[in-house]
Amino acid sequence: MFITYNVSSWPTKHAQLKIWIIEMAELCQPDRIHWCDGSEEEKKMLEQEAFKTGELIELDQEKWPGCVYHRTHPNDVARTEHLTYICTSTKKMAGPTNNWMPPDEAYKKAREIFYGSMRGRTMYVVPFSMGPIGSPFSKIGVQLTDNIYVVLNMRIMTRMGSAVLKKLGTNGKFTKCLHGKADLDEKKRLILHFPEDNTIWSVGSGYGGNVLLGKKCLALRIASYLARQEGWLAEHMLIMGVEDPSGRITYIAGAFPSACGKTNLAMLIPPESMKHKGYRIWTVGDDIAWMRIDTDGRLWAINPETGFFGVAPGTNYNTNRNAMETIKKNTIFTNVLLTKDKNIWWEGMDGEPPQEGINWEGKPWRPGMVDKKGNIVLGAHPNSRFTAPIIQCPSISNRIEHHHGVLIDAIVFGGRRPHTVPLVYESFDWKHGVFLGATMASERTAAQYGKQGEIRRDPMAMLPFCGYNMGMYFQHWLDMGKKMEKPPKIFHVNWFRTDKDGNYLWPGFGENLRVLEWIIGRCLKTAGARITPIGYVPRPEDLDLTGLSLSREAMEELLYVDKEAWLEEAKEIERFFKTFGSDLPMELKNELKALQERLMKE
Ligand code: GTP
Ligand code: SPV
Ligand code: MN
Repeated sequence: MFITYNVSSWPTKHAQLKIWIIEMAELCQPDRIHWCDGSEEEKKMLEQEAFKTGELIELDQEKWPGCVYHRTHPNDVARTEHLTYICTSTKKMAGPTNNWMPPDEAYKKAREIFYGSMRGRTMYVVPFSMGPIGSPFSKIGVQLTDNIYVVLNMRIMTRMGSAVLKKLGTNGKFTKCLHGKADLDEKKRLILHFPEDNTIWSVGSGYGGNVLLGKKCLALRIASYLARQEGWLAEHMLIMGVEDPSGRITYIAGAFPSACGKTNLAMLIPPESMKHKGYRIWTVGDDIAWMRIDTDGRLWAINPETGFFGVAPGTNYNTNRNAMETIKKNTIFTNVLLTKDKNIWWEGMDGEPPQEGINWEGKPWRPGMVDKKGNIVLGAHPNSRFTAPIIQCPSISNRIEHHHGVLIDAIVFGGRRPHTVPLVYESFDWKHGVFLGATMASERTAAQYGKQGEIRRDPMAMLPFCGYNMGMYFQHWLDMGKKMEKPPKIFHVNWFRTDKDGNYLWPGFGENLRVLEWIIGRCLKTAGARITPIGYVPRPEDLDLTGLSLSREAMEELLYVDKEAWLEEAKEIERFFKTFGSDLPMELKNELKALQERLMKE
């Protein structure tokens, strides 16, 4: 079959872009090519088309105006880290924590899967900008995809359409992003990154981070590679402003691994008993931060995205009212429960579960159902998500479009640690803070395939997202600290410490403001702490605990530094550090030694 595309009618004079699209079209052989302009009419047209094929289902428009529903293949409901590769010319550049494939081999393997895979389909051309269009700190990508769901998600998550194409001009730089669902066969699923070619190829998946190529693939993996070369940071971080009673806003960036609370913290609502203090939270971003040193020698951050791709289960008016308000309209729901009357539900949503519905696997569902092994059958997949425009968030910051972004005063690392790690502690300095980030760990969640609950090291929450050798990445962090006049203070938090029965000791969610208040107090030098071998830890009296029903013992346990457990932890860190060989910066080895010495001294 020979298909001609009407190239002269394409809305660009960018020769390289046209040549690349022709090449990719020759490979994938779509019947048609559609250039996305990002308009409202286009959105409607795409939705109508997807309703016809069943790719999308329109929800009850009275209850959920502008909202649609989508289910991905049951074998395709989370990122597949084992099928994600960094394809640099040397294995050393990818480092010990990434899967690596030589570029030639990777292109060849993927070519075979892409070949002819869009026959009978349309290839959509999606020009998008990560960061405000035209800002010197933004990056442009062009994604080719055969999937309407992906186009509509990209439309919410990025600045997308004609304005981006215009900005690209006749020779602007862009990341080449190719995505195809192919036949969704797991054995033919590959998420490939070619940082040296500024190229991403994703095939055989239709799920979130695997296919919304602006997000994890560009804004983290490719961007982290570029950031090292260009002297900035691309991080898996939320960005929030905490306005204190005097009106001053302190901006905090926080790195927690997937499904560990970034979205929730970024939209925090102060608890009742702290209301009188007049704190207010401003949401800048919930997943990705791009940070650079400005002329003032300080660290400034932007959120390159324009939407939330947030975890649905557990989201309700109690835990995250701002998220519930955000997703009331114009939202795409993925892999949640669908009812006959085109309503949706997920575990942990407000109110009673519906009497029946179709669950994330596309099977009939009733509350309390169990499978053959006696396990509860879930309505929504634990990693089911909502895609919603950030502008609909009641707590949205007004600095979202400022290309300067916001000045970061504190960086917070955190993870799910049932034991050992206290509620909060502060590093001694930047270098020690980088050590805290480099050694953080967390229980695995449903956001990625693999054994749930297993504790793994996830440095800076970037283990799945660092586009190059993580040893070099640590060095880059250390170097950034040296370039700053006044680097942010670095903290570590843990909302997930448990008691003997496995119950969370800390109430979390809105109550986390108490910890943020201490963090800000440390930045302003108004809050107290005790010095421990692991860093500065608050005493119970250093935190405002008014109105919190928490026993003195629970509080002490939350802030306890168990030296024996920490010596064990240090041994594990030592083992982890060994995997980096000579790529591990000496400064981090020294930090570990210093920690061990402090632990043994007392
Ligand atoms: P990604 O989008 O995967 O990067 O995740 P995220 O870090 O934004 O995670 P999110 O905020 O969506 O939280 C995921 C899960 O953590 C949800 O089930 C929340 O209910 C739970 N969670 C968030 N904050 C807290 C907290 O303070 N305490 C407890 N116990 N659970 C929390
Ligand atoms: C994560 O897993 O960290 C996410 C969701 O934010 S995804 O975009 O699917 O990677
Ligand atoms: Mn994430």
